[in-house]
Amino acid sequence: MKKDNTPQIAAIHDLSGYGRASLTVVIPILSAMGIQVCPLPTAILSTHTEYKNFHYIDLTNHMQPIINHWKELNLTFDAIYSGYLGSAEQIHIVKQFIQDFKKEKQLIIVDPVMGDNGQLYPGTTEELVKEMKSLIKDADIITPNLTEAAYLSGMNINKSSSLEEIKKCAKTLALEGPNTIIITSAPSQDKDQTAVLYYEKDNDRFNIISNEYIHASYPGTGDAFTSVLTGSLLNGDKIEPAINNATKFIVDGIKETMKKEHDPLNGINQEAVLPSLKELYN
Ligand code: PXL
Repeated sequence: MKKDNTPQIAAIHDLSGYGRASLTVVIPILSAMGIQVCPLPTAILSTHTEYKNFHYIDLTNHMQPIINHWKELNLTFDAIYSGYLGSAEQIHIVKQFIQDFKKEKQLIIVDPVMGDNGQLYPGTTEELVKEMKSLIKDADIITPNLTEAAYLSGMNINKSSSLEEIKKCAKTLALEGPNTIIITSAPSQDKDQTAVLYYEKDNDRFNIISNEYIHASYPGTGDAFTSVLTGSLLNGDKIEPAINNATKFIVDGIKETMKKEHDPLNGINQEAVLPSLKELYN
């Protein structure tokens, strides 16, 4: 199939209708950054799972037929990016998808969405954690928060852990396969700062990027972080500027959100800050 030079990314996430998470965050961000998003939806939800009584339409049985059609069309992707996955079975399908669509100079990003603040999300089972541990082996980059890093490594790290312990955790995860481990929400000595710690296995290098901490938390910010990061890398940025772009998008988005009365479960006001992403590469 003929391709123009717009980078193409397969985005394996759910579609949550309300609440600014998953594909409703991934698509506009990457699109604003000049990337064609090809969603492989895992589920349709009325809202993300933090709203009560959400309606959930499982698409597990439709994933393979979608993949089969993509294979018939000989589609290729410059990147494969997975996020929230609803079951161990879906993770298995994603692993196979990565094997089938593997090619040279491709970026595989796995955001191992499983929990936050020391706890797994409702519906994230031990079996899912076990499969996720297997999926990260195939990734180039993973972006766990502190809770997810703890579950993936089996190490007991949390907000009170020392920097040395968190570094050890990142290195342990890199030994499993991925070259770049980006731990978001790493603790900082200064309570008005938050840190992103990353480790690159190919040059055995750690770095910590501290940023202003805003005492508020919104759903979907992890999806926004990894989407901006991915968009930056696909535009040729190195890891540090890509992390800075991602962090800035979220900090600016939270500030915009807090300017007006809002529903904190409805995520950040990304519409106010998306134009800034368009300007980055124009
Ligand atoms: O933002 C991560 C995410 C994605 N998809 C669904 C979620 C969540 C986090 O709660 O519930 C359905």
